[in-house]
Amino acid sequence: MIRFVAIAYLATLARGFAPVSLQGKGFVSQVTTTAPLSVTTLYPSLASSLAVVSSGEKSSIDQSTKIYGPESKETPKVLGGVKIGLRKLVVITGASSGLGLACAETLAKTGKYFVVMACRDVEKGKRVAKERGMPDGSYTVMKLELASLQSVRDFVANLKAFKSARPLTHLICNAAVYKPTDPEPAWTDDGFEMSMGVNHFGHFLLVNLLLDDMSRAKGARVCIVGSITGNTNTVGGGLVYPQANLGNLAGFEKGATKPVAMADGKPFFGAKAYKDSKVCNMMTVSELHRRYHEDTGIVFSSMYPGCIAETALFREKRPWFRKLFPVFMKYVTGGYVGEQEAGERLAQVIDDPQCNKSGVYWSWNGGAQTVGRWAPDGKPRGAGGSGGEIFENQQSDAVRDTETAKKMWALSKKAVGLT
Ligand code: NDP
Ligand code: PMR
Repeated sequence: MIRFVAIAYLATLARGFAPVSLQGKGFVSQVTTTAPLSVTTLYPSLASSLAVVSSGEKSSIDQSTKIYGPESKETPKVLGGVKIGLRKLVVITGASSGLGLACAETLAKTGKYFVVMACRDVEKGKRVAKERGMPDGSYTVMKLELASLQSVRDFVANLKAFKSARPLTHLICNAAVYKPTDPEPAWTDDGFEMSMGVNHFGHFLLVNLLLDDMSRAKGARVCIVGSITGNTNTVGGGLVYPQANLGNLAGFEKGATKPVAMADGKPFFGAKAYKDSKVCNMMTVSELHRRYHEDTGIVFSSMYPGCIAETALFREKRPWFRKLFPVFMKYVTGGYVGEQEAGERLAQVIDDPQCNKSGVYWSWNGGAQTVGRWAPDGKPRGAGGSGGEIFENQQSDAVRDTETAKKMWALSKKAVGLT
């Protein structure tokens, strides 16, 4: 109760006492189920893979196991000079930091995946992968600058050359930027406002260019990371100003390029642009599911990992905010999750048989676990709540609005040159 009053009070302050109307079916459980719980486990198959690695047996990564698929008739191959055996092939964008890096580490250390870390800064990607102890031969780093459609096309061509005839089995669209303090918009190479350009348009083109290839793989999955802050049926997204709102997509109709910064065609507002881009991410998943799941068998999903309050996403926020935000999320809202656990959550969406359902927006009940029970090195990770149970979350009415999603899809295709 005290927590609820505190949240309501702070939210009122944050949005300048303006009235708020919550859409959808009430608050999602990140708000309502924050009471301390017992430490929960990751789902068993991923947990056991990590447990093997945590014993220090690097050799437990069996490069010849037919993990890539009993489905695949191909023989184990050396790709780009790397022996990847029959492991599944996963591309993770923005794998050089935060959620993407933690997920890359988790999947690589299971020994079941070969990870293509798609990074704007290749040297950084290589450095952090080494620092995290990702086993040699479990990953490669490739250049992907999402602020350039040409770079996206180049990445797809390089990936195809690297993996030759092998289909890509898994794609995680994770990279993002958040520009809440810029008074003026920054622009991508193609003239999109930076956060919409990187978070949505770059990924939109990437996933569309890879669909055909992925449809040849059995058990293929695509996950585009969403967020609670794009959903107005939550405290984080509904009470905290500004709210995500694509309006009638007047900005997209005008081509979404300079000088048009916002999806709704209104003046630039950095914090809102990020939230709008997350709505586009989640709508893209719904449209991918609606258009392609049945024909291709690809499982499309989105997810909210929890509030990973210490990542570089908040690099432009003031120092005091970066200090207090994790404390607020841990002890007031209970929505906090550490990077490692968030990475394991994203890995779960990719690997867990339970997540083999298309069109779902996954979330976790409860806070973060106190002890990283499935951490590869077996050491406790950070502090926080206490474990989370995966569930199919309900997006806001606005995110589930099919007519707007269809329009967003058509205008995005045009904007990235696919029509
Ligand atoms: P980080 O800033 O730690 O990671 C973002 C990643 O995206 C980095 O690897 C970054 O590269 C990369 N990136 C940024 N711009 C580009 C670009 N132009 N081209 C290619 N890659 C780029 O943030 P998080 O880990 O927090 O965010 C990851 C995802 O999680 C995002 O989709 C975010 O929306 C989502 N999310 C985050 C939450 C949170 O609380 N942090 C909550 C809900 C969702 P580099 O390392 O070079 O900076
Ligand atoms: Mg928010 C249960 C409440 C809750 C949750 C789960 C989040 C998540 N936030 C909540 C509540 C509040 N936030 C309240 C009550 C306030 C007012 C004090 C508040 C404020 C706030 C700010 C200023 N929150 C923020 C910001 C940011 O700059 C972050 C943001 O919007 O980035 C886009 C953010 C976030 N809150 C979250 C999450 C997950 C974020 C970060 C990132 C994201 O959605 O990707």
